[in-house]
Amino acid sequence: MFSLMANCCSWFKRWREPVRKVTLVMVGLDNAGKTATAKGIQGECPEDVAPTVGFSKIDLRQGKFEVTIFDLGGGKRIRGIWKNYYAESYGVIFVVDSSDEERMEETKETMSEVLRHPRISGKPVLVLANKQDKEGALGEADVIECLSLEKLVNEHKCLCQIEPCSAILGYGKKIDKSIKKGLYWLLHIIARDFEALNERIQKDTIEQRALEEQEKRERAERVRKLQEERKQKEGEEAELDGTGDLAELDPEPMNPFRPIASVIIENEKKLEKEKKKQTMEKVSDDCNPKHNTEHDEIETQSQINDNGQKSNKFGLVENYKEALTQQLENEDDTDQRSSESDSGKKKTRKLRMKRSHRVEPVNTDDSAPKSPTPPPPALPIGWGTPKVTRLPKLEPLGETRHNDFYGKPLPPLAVRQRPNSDAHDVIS
Ligand code: G3D
Ligand code: MG
Repeated sequence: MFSLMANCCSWFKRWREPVRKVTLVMVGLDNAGKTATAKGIQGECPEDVAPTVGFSKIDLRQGKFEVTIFDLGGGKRIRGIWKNYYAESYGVIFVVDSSDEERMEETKETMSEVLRHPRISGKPVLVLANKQDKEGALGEADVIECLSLEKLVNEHKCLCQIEPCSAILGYGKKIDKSIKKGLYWLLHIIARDFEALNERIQKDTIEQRALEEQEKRERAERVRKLQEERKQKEGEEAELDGTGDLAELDPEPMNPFRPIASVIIENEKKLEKEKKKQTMEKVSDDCNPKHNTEHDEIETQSQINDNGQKSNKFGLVENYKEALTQQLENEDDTDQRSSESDSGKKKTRKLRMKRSHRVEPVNTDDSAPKSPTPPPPALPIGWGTPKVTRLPKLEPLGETRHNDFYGKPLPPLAVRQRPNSDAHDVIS
């Protein structure tokens, strides 16, 4: 009766205990039998295993424990990732291939490195001396000796249990009893020091996460810098090639299948731009007599030079004025002298002009003096030049230019002359 009561109490006590989540890390050299062991514990056939890439994880329920085992890849290059799992691990399962004597030294070094790590030292370690079914496999004592296990665990204050086993003997409930025993021992030690272990793990995990965040930020910063450098380099290369300017000028390639309306608008804009450009050029030419190409202005300019005047800007204006006045006076003199002969020649000149399809100026009345010399030059605006009325020069009819729909100049109109007639033109 008394024992029944005691059993009930202990059951009740265990029922009231909270479920404890425990994480274990399973390490060891590659080909030691880690994945086979993990699969056997989980209840899967351990024989068809593939080499572990990175890590695999198994979850199992053991009494009041929810156990997570990280089966980490054991290749030399991947061992560096083990330390990322140390902080959250309550204990270590170290698997040794007892049949591989040649790699015992490597196994010893690897184990030493694991136990030396500050996030592992002091935590319980289960050593599984695996592949005992194989001929010539080292026994428990030999493995302890080869690995200098006693020394190692004492040095790093790790509670240790070694179990000689074979992962492929069975799985699930039929799993090798040594593996089962070793797992019980590990969980028992963890349960015994759970509070202290838990506190340490919480603290270590926070630190580890902060470190990971820091590394992540640093990595992102490195990537950002690299990208910036690459962009800058590409920009410099583009500038050297000259493609950068082209890209600026024409960021989008022209679509050859654009709607006709957009083409028309573009052409109109181009025309407007050209007109503006021409106007600007004309204005600048007007403001700069040096660049005026008209014959009479060049003449005036040569007169100025002949007079031996200085060619600075303001002196030039004055000279220009003087030359013009002088020219006008000369014209008046010449006109007076030739007024008589003009009246006689007037009829002949009119006839000649008519024949050469030219029109007489509108305001030339008979009383006004006629000048045989060309009209005075067009003077720059705002220079206080005397007013000279000049009519636009009419172009011969045959040379009139027209623009097409897109603003391109059309070929001149053909003038067909009647045979034996110079007075009438027929425009076709
Ligand atoms: P690892 O995860 O530590 O790298 P694996 O090792 O679990 O992948 O096992 C590697 C090889 O060892 C596998 O064989 C596996 O079947 C075998 N093995 C694992 N445990 C034992 C054992 O106890 N006895 C024997 N004889 N073999 C075992 P393959 O041929 O698949 O490479
Ligand atoms: Mg594996």
